Amino acid sequence: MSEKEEFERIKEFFKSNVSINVLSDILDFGPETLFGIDSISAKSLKEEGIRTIQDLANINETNPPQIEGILPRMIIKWAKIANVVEKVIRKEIKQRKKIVLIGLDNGGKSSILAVLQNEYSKLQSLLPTKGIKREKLDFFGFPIISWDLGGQIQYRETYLEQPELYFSGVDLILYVIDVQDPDRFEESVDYFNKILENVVTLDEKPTIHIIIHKSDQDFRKYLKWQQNVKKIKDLFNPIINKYNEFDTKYIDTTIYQQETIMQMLSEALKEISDTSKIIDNIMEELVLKIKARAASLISLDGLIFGGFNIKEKDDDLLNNSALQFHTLSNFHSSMGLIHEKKIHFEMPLNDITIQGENLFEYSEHNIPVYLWILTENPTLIGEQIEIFKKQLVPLIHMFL
Ligand SMILES: Nc1nc2c(ncn2[C@@H]2O[C@H](COP(=O)(O)OP(=O)(O)OP(=O)(O)O)[C@@H](O)[C@H]2O)c(=O)[nH]1
Ligand SMILES: [Mg+2]
Repeated sequence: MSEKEEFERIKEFFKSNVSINVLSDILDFGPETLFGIDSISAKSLKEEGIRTIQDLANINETNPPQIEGILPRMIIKWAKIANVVEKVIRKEIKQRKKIVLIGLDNGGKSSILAVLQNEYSKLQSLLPTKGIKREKLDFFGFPIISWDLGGQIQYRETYLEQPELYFSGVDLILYVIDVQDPDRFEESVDYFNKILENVVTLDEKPTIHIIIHKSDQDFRKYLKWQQNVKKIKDLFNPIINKYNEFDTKYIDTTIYQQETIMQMLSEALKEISDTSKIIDNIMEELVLKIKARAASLISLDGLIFGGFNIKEKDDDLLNNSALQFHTLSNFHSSMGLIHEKKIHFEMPLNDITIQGENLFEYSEHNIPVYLWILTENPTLIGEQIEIFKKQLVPLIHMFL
C-alpha cells in the first residue's frame, strides 16, 4: 500500500467532515471523529477517561469498561477499529501474510497450491518438491507469500535443525495429511509435534489448520474415511491440547473439488485477517437490527469476509446458497449478461428469504462483494444497509 492509499483508507474510518493533515495526529483525535460514534456516546466515553483514538485502542477488549447508555459490544467494536487504525499508523500491519504448507511427502501440498492457482495442467506432472518453493501470490486479490516445504525425510530434518529460517514470521500453517494413507498417521503426528515444539520455542503464534486432504468424493462415501478422520483427530488432539495456544481447525479437502480448497483458504485467511472479527461484530449488529437470522459478507470469487448467525445451521444454509448464486451469476456473466446488483430468492413454504446485494468492489481486481441476508422479515432490511455499508468499506480495504 502506498502512503497515499494508506491515507485514503484510514480516512474512510472517520466522519467525512474530519480533516486529516498528518496521519500520526489521528491518534490524538477525539472518539467522536470515528465514523459511527455519536456525540452523546463520545461525551460518555470522555467522562470515563477515553478521550482519544489512542485511548480507545488501549481498551482491554476482554474486559471493556462499563459505560451507561453504551452496549459493551459497541465499545468492543470501536476499540477494535481504533486498534486497526493504530496498527496501520504505526506500520504494524504486514503487507504480505506468510503461509507455510507442511506435512509428509506425497501429502498433496504442491497439488493444493496448483489448484488454488487454477493450474490444473501442472497436476499430472508434479514431482516431489525439492526443498522449499516460495511464491508471492495473490489469492482472492490479497497478497500472500506461500512456502511449500517439500516433505521428504531429508528435507524435514533440515527444517527442524534451523526452524528460525522457516517458521519466523509465519501467520498460518497449513498442515497437510493424506487421509487415504493411515499407515503414515503416526509418522505424521510425530512430525507435527516437532514442528509445534519449534514454533513454540520461536515464540510464534500462527493459526494452524490441519488439512484432511485427499477426502475425495468417492472415498468419503466409505466408513473407512470416517474411521481415518477419527484416527487423525485422536492422534492430533492431544498434541494440540498439549500446547493449547494456537487457533486450530480441521478441514477436509480434495483436489477434485476445487471449492473445498477455496473454502479452506477462505476460512484460513479469515482467521489471520486483522479486521475479520470486526466485520463479524458489524454483521451481528445488522442481524439484530433488522431481525434477520444470518448475514454474511462474501466476494464473488468466494472469499467469506465475515458473518453472524443466530443458529449455526443458518450459517451453512446462507453461505452455501450464496456461493451457488455466485456460481450462477458467473455463468450468466459468461453468457454475456451483466451481474445483477441484487439477488432476491423467496422460499415461501419455509417462510424465509435469501437476499444478496452487491455493496462494493474490492482489491485492484475490482471483485464484487455481496452482503447476504437470511431473514423471515425482508421488509425490515430497508435503508439499514447503507449505514452498514459505510462501516464495512474501510474494513474490507484492510482485510488482511
Ligand atoms: N486422490 C487424491 N490424490 C491427490 C490429491 N491431492 C494430491 N494427490 C496426489 O498425491 C500425490 C502427491 O502430491 P504432491 O502435491 O506432489 O504432494 P506433496 O505434499 O507436495 O509432496 P512433497 O513435495 O514430496 O512433500 C500426487 O500423485 C497427486 O496427484 C487428492 O485430493 N486426492
Ligand atoms: Mg510438493
